[in-house]
Order: sequence, then structure tokens, then C-alpha cells
Amino acid sequence: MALDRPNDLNAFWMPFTANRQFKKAPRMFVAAEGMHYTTAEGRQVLDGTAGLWCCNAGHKRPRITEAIQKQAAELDYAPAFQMGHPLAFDLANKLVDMAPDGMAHAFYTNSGSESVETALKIAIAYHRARGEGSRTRLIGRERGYHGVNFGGISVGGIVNNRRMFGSLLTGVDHLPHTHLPENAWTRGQPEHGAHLADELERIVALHGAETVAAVIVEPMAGSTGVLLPPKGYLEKLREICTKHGILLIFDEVITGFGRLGSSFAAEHFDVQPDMITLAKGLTNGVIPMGAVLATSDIHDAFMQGPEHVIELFHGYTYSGNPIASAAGLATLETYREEGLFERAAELAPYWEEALHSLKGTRHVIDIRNMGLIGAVELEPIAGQPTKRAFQAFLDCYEKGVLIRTTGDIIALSPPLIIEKAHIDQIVDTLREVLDALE
Ligand code: PXG
Repeated sequence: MALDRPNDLNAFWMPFTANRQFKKAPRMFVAAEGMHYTTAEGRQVLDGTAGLWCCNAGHKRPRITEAIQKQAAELDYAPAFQMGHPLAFDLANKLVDMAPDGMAHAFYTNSGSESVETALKIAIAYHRARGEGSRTRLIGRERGYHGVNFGGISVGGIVNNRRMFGSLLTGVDHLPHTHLPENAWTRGQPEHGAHLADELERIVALHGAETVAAVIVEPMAGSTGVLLPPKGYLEKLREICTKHGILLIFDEVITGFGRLGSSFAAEHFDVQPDMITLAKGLTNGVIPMGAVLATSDIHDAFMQGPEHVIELFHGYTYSGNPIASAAGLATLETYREEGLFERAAELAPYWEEALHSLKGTRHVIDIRNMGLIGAVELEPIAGQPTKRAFQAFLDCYEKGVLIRTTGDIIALSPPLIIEKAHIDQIVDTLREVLDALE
């Protein structure tokens, strides 16, 4: 790959990356197709992570590529405020059609982080629009990831994403995370931990329900290492929120679009939230786009006052961008045409068996899975957390498999087009790498 200037790697300050390590030994992808990336050296690397949990239909899918090309040549951009274009409406209709009952409106953003900020703001403004302006408190969860903007890191529960950034939102509480040692080696949803939802009652009792706007959780926490909801936990959260008039937001940036073998986690767990945040798989990761789905009750609370007045003072230059909308429509069509969510559900038992066959492999202290998602947790090197898993990541990459690590947890989330032979390759490579690792 041609990079001419001596500081060619220096200028780009890379996100969530060990910049100095990377720039000493860069890992560059130059092409992708189906289940594979091609490196700058011409090697094929099997994508075990769907990019960053986003390329659910795999790479370079013709329908999506063509839709983007066609749209760019037809209507490249249209103002997002006070003007419209048909594709954004078409996509919103398709999204609410495939979403759980009750989701009736879609508000567009450009990322998961923006979807989270949007949902939090809508929650607070919704209560205010209904004359309950004292409801401003937001409740997140330990080990939750809701993107990197100020609202998201405030309700999020990851210390490194919070500690460097000064004062965060005030009026935020956190539920305890649900990752319990007694659930180790669980296949699918763990048995223990539904009682942790009762902590919400404690927080509400402390502050008064009339001060609480919303609870936001990932139905399954992805970024902090695939933490599954204990049986009965999400149901209990729903029940307590309903009892106290608190909105329940499911952050489905990762769990949306087939990852668990259903369209959304809300459908998978049969628990109805008031809002759903989306991004990633919405456009197969190809063009930035996110969305917040909301009920009619929420939307309609804003539809008052003179009709010429803007109802919600919020939005982005690129909300519902035409090319992103075209990519979204083509992505949904690809999922539907190829039955990819059903495929994920069908492959899930094979995936589960394969992953759990790593039990007994060196360094492995826990394995968890659901749908086409999995985690292999490693014993950290004493005094050097994250080092062992990062080395596993580097070694797997050298052996032609892309994995993700978070702390000492290996997280796997392949494109839903994966074949059984690819699953075997991922697991065999991991076994080989872990066995050889110090
Ligand atoms: N919510 C959730 C649940 C997420 O997983 C975001 C919000 C933010 O999305 P944006 O589009 O602003 O990045 C995310 C993003 C990883 C990893 O490897 C996870 C995410 C992003 C990048 C890497 O765990 N999640």
C-alpha cells in the first residue's frame, strides 16, 4: 500500500487504539468481501467480529453497494430540517414494521452514540411536555456501554470512558451489572441474577419516582464482554419502570438486526421497551446511520401547540441522509431476502457447541453465548490486565482470524452469513493460539 510521507501514519489519531503500538506494526485492511478482509500484504483474514459488530450481512454486498452508487448519482444530499426525501420515510416505515409492537416512529442519527443522546433527551423532554418536568434523573448500569458522548458516558458504566473527562451529567444513577460468577459457563441466558433488577426500586425509593425520567440498558451488554441478562431480569425492569412511570430504553446498537437470531433483543426476550436505540447493522456498517425508535405515546406528547412550530429542538445535519437511507433500505432487503436473522437462529446451536468446546483450553475461565455472539474469558496475567487477551488478538490476526478483545475477554460476533467451516476455523485458531500463549 502506497503511503508516501514519513508521517503518513502519524497524522491520523486513531480512535480506541493503542496508537504507538499500532504505528510500529500497522494492521491495514485494503479490501473485503463476504466473510473476509484482505490485508495490505494480500492475506485473507476471516471476520469473526462483523467489523465492529456492524457488518451483519458480511462485506461488499452487491445490493447495498449498488443502492449507494445509484443514490449518490441521483440525490446526494437533501436538507434534513424542514425538507424531506422519500427514502428516509420509506426506511422509517420499514423499521417500525419490523420492530416490536408499539414502536411507531423513527428519529435518525448518525451513530450509536448520537442515538443514545437523542433517546435520553427525548425521555427528559417527553416528561416535561406532559407536565412532569421534575423527571430528569437518568439511570444506567455498571459495565454498560452507551457510546462516547457526554450523556452516554454518564449513564455508561466503564471507568476508563469516564474518569478522564471531567464533570459528567448530574442526576445519574447506576444499577449493578448482572455478571455473576455463579453463572460461569452458562449456555444462553443465565439462571441467577433477576433480583438485581430490584435495585431499581431502591434507587427510586431514594430519589422519588417523580424525579426519574428513564432507565437505559443494553438488553445484552456487548462491549464489556457479552454479559447476558439473567432470566426474568429484563421483565422485572419493565415491571418496575411501568409501575413508576419511568421510560425504559433498550440500547440495541449491537443486539439489533439479527445478532441474537431475532430482529431485535426486545423481540427475542419478549420485553417491550419505550424506546430502542439503533445504529451499526442498520446500514450493515457501510454508511454511518443510527436511529431511535419510539412509541406513539412518546411521539404524540410532542405534537401539540401551533402547527408551524418545531416540536422537538433536536436533529443532525445528516439525519436521514439520502445515501445512508438507501444503504439502510438495501441492507434490510438483504437481511430479508437471505433470511439472515433466521440463519443466525439456525446456526446458534452449532456456534454454542463450537465455542463451549474451548472449555478446558489454557487460560479460559468462562464462555458465554447467545445467537451469533460469544465470549471467551481469559484469566488475566497477574498485574497486567488486558495483556494476554491483546496478545491473543495479535496472534489470531497473524493466523488469519479477526477477533475483538475487551479487558481479558475475547468477544465474537461474526457476520450472519458465516458458514459452519468458518465457525470451526475461528474456534480451532483460538484453541491453537491460547494453547501457545503465556
Ligand atoms: N451503544 C451500544 C450498546 C454500543 O455497543 C454504541 C452505543 C455507540 O455507537 P457508535 O456508533 O457511536 O460507536 C455502541 C458501540 C466493541 C465496540 O468492540 C463496541 C462499540 C463500538 C466499537 C467497538 O465492543 N459499540
